[in-house]
Parts: sequence; C-alpha cells; structure tokens
Amino acid sequence: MLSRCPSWPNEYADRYRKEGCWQGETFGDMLRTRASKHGDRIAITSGESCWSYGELDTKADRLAAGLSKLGIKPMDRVIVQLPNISEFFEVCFALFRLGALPVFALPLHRSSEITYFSEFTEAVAYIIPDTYSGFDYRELARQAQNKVPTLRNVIVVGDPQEFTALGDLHTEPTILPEVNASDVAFLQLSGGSTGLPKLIPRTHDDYIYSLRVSADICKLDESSVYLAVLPVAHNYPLSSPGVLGTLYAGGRVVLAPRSSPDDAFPLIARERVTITGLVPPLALIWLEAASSRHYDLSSLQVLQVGGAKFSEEVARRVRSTLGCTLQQVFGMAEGLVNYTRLDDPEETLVNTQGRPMSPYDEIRVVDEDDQEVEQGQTGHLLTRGPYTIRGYYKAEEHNAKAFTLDGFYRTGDLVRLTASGYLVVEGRAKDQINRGGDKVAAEEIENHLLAHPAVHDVAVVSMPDEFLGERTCAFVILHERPATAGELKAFLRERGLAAYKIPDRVEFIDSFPQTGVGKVSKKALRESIAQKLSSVANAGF
Ligand code: J2J
Repeated sequence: MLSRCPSWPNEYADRYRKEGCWQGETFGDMLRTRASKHGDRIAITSGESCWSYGELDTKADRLAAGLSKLGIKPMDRVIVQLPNISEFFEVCFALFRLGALPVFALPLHRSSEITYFSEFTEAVAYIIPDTYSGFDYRELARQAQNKVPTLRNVIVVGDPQEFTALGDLHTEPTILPEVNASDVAFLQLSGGSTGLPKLIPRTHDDYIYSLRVSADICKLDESSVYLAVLPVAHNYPLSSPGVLGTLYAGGRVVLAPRSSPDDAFPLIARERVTITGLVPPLALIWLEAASSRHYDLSSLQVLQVGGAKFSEEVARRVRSTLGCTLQQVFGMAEGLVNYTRLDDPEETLVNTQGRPMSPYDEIRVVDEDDQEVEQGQTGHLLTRGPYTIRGYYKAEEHNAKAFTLDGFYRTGDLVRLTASGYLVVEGRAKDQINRGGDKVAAEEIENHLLAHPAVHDVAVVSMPDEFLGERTCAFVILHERPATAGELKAFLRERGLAAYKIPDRVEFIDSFPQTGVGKVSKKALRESIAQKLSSVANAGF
C-alpha cells in the first residue's frame, strides 16, 4: 500500500465490488489475458514497427525482471516521460507488473516540473527518450539527478550516454511479488489550480473499470484502430478510451509522432484508423485541412473532442467535413468522464459535453453554499464514484478543501444539467487557464514570477483567444526597477518551466482592481484584458 493516499471507505469499496465495477483485475493480468487471447494480433503500430499482444506481453515480463534486478521495488515511484513511442507501453506494463508506480510526466515538462515530481514522490528512477522534438532529455535528467538524491537510475530509450539503456535491461522473466488490484497503479498529474501540481493516485481496479466502460460506450472491439495523436501520458488519450481502452478491447493502437494533418491524415488512410481523440484547437486545424488534403479518411467513424470547451459552430462541421460521428468528452484525471453517446441526436452531440459514463457516478450541481441548484441552473460540479479519487497523494490540507466531507470531488467546473441529464460546461471557478486543453495553474506561474527581483506583485488570468479558447495573461506590478515582458518570459524559461506555461502576454499595471473584501479581482482583470483585445481587434478592421 502506498501511504498518504486517501481511498474509498469500505462501504463504497464493497459496493463497487458487489456491483461488478471493480473486478480484481490488475494491468498485468489485463495484458496477459489479451496476449493469450489475441497473441499474434497487432497491439501497437509505430512507424514501420508493429508489436503483437504476445510480443508486448513478453517485453513487459523481461523488462519487469530487468527493472527488478536494478533494485526497483513494488510501490517505488518512477517518473515516466516518454512521447508517443511503443516503448511507453512496455515501460508501463513492466512497472505495473512489478507493482512500481509510474508518475506520468508530459513530454513538454522541463526541469521545474521534473525536479518537483521527483522530489515530491521521492522517485527512484526516471525514464526518458534520448532526444525528442529537438530536445535532449538526458540534459534534463542530469539537472534532476543533481537536485534529487533519491533519483538513482536514469533509463533512456535510445542512446543512453552515461545512463542505462532501456534495451539493455531486458532479462529472463522472474517471479515477481503479487500485485493487488486495489492498490495504486500509478500517479497521474492534476491540471492543477494551486502553487504546486497535485498527484492523483489511480488504482488498477478503478482505472480498469473506467477503461471497460469507456471502451463499451465507444463501441470498441478487436476491429477498432485508435490513433493516438495527443501525448499518451495524458489521462484523456490514455484512458477515454484512449490507448489503454483500445488494448482492453483487443484493438490496435497506432501512434502518431506528431498531431498535424500532414502527419495524421496519411496514417489514418494507411492504417484504416476508426477512432481518435483531439483537443478543440487541433480539431479546428484538422477540419480546415480536410478540404484541401486528399487522403482517404473514410475509415474514421468517431472523432472525439475534449479537454476544453468545443464551440458549437465548429462542432457542427465535424460530420459534414469528416463524415464521422463527433463525440464530446468532458473528463478529468481525477476521475469522472462524460461522453456524448454515439447514437445521440446531432443537437446533443454539438451542444453538450456528454453525460457521466457510469451509472454509479454521482453528480451534484451546487451553489456557493453547497446547496443543489435547480435543474437547468449553472452551478459548481461535484462528483463521487467508482473511478473518482477520494483525495490527492500527500496533500491532506488541500484535500480538505478539494473534497466535501462525504467524499465528493470539487471539480472547479461550472456546469448546467439539461433535462435529459447531459452536462454543459459553462465556465470555471478554479484559478486555472485552459489553454486549448493544456492546463495552467495561475498560482504556479505567479509564484515563479514573484521570484523575479523586479516583480512586486502579479496576477495571472485567462484572456480570450479565437484559436486556443484561452491564453495566459500576467498582470505585473513592478518595483522601482524596470523590466520588460521579454525579460520576464526569459526568466521563466530559465527556471525550467514548460513552454505552454509561459504567459502569452504581460501587462504592466500600477495597482490591482479589488473585490469588495479587498482581494485582487481577477474577474476585473479578465474583463479589462478582454476589452483591450477586442478594441484592438476592432480597430484593425
Ligand atoms: C470543457 N472543459 C473541459 C470539455 C475537460 C477525458 C477528457 C478530458 C480530460 C482532461 C480527461 C472538457 N469541455 N469537453 O482527463 O479523461 C476541463 C475541465 C476539467 C479539466 C480536466 C479525460 N474536458 N475540460 O482534460 O485533468 O475544466 O483532463 O475539470 O487535463 O479540463 O483536465 P484534465
């Protein structure tokens, strides 16, 4: 058992087992069963290479043995920062079999994030590609190892330099300690709204349940081909139904190295892809490209769009342009995932963000005092259920605020429930910027900016953006000493912050507008930048 991970009270755990949600299956079992059933079928296609279920199973066993020999033990934390490559899967399943816990970092994370995850989880190993997208991850590993003494092993896919090559770890499978389905399987990252990102403990039982239901709703079977366009470590392409849901159903995962239409469309045509998942800005790019490119996209049955609000106007173009069904997905790494169903009427598909996937998901839409609002009114979304966590890892103080006493997770989303039980996302109460699906916690960026000697105070807010939906604007009050926007952005980059977290715009200001109780009014700041942008846009035409 991993300590400091809140879990479901016994009465709920018993219920979820009795109702058949949690079936006691581990990820190790899941792959073993698929390998014995579909041994020779292709599980993963990446470029010219294809791995069958049997091969993946064997690789996972051999790697698990190698990792164990290296001294990695059950419940040890291992930072996994891999892009969309086949090795992601052998690493995950090897760690799952070993009972060690992947901590899923995104390829765009840099030293600030990686050092923090390593320190906070006391990780013993870090698994990276040699280089990817022009960036050398071994340099990142050196920085992290310098700062975090627990980080004993760096394992590299490709040229390891002074580190260990993943390929050299494979060894004869050994008998490994038993893994419990009710144990934590990995730590997922929260989109976050606080100074430091929170870590989400997901169990084999709860996550596999979410895969089973997702695969069922998306009608996945052995003939399904899922194209992974978004980074697979993110919860959405990982599990909704994503790559793991596809493997659950015995289908085939095709890994896209990049997300552009020029990379993805030929893959769809060649591999006869049936389903893929995008964020709204990418969906827009694909729709615009579809008319000018002449690839055969006729195999595509479902285009999922989620991670941020998809505009109705663009949503309407999906069927007419791509000839497939749109599925809106409103989910969160903490658990709850809502889907529109494939046979929903077009109006539901384009106007709502779906409904909870499980009949055991409990939803409450409440006002500021936690009282339920009338159906159809906008309120805060709270949720509890068989795959929604009861608390973050090592975050007791935050958990007391982020969860109600009776275990509902406060999503921070403002939603409205339709008469037929579908959710419409109307906004957000959490202090976060949703940059086209990439989540930026305002406080995290504010803390970094406050470390700059010229900065007296700062407030980071969202500003409207036609393409990404939102971008980030930092309002800064300077000390006497001057500084430019460029200087502040460079400062954040030097601190090793992921590029998508660097503010898109910096506005210098003398004082902040205040709320009635004397707090900084972020609402007034959002309005002021939105107004400024719209007057600039109007002046241009
Ligand atoms: C509006 N906001 C949305 C949507 C997520 C499936 C799909 C997405 C995620 C994800 C995920 C939205 N419309 N369709 O994990 O399994 C915003 C909400 C939500 C937050 C969660 C999955 N879909 N959002 O995006 O943990 O604010 O997960 O609370 O990254 O994204 O972000 P994240």
